[in-house]
Amino acid sequence: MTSDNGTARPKPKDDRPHQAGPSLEKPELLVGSNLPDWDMEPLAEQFRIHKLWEAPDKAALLAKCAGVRALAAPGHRGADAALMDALPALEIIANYGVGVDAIDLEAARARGIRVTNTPDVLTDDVADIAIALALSVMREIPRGDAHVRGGGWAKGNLPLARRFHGCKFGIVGLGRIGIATARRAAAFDCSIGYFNRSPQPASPYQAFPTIRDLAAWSDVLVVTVAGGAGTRALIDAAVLQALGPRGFLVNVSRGTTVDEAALLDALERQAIGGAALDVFLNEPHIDERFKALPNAVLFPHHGSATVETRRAMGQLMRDNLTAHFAGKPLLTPVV
Ligand code: 8YV
Repeated sequence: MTSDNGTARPKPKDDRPHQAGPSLEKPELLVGSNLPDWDMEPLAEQFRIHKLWEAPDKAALLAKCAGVRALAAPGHRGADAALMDALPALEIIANYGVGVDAIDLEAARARGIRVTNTPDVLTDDVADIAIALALSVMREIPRGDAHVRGGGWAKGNLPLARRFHGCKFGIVGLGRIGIATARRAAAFDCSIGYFNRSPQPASPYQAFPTIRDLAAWSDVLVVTVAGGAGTRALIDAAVLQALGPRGFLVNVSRGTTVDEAALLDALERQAIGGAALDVFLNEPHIDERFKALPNAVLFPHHGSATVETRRAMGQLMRDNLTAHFAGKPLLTPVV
């Protein structure tokens, strides 16, 4: 068996022959999360669907999934090796999201399971949210909203906020989302600095040798790196200290990229100016301490959550599944 690029890959653990020639049997698909109708309806035409998120007893459902050949993985919640083991006929994991840090890629490789994701189609929405969160925390938009709704306005004005345009805008991770965010910040006349693991000599922005140096320079530090073991707790107590009481943190990557205990401590002590977060550890059951912090803007992992982008993500996920079952090259393969 060869992959799209012609390299040999291990045979699937289950070597029952794939359906050859025309068959009336629809292949079986396990869907991990509640997808919109505009995805579920076409999927149901193409596949026999098992709904993992609805099953009161997941083990009982998985026991009926021996014939499942494809998994529509739930974005940032992914698929671990135990789930792959429970699906002995699994051939492909089509992830509903760009980040594949929650998919055990080694386990997939070892079992000959293909993995796809949804890059590019969500880049601009996530970059929009990065800017929106920076504006929200620096201009204190949620606090202003609460002030008006709560009747505080008639009693007095809010304290002054901080200017966003023209600020020093630091980006951790100059990938697709980092670059799209930088382009937006440039339109706000921000000076742009970045830290990236590999040098980007063609980039017009100022490179910093360490995240700490970047944080010390930045008015707002925006984290856009991919999640996973290699980026765990990149933003640690030392980075937050360098950011300092006038600096703001924005995270649109993964909760894992920030040392959350250090962040909570820094916010509680007002050792940084504030934070605006789209991502957390243990979503959606985030640390309760966040909710008491007036200097934090909290957003429910909704960076890609627009109708337009979710339609495009669903389409790309389905196109990868269709390509796989038609024996065609995958559109956006990861493994
Ligand atoms: C989620 C994301 O996947 O693309 C990613 O990596 O984090 C998001 O777009 C989305 O919330 C679907 O679960």
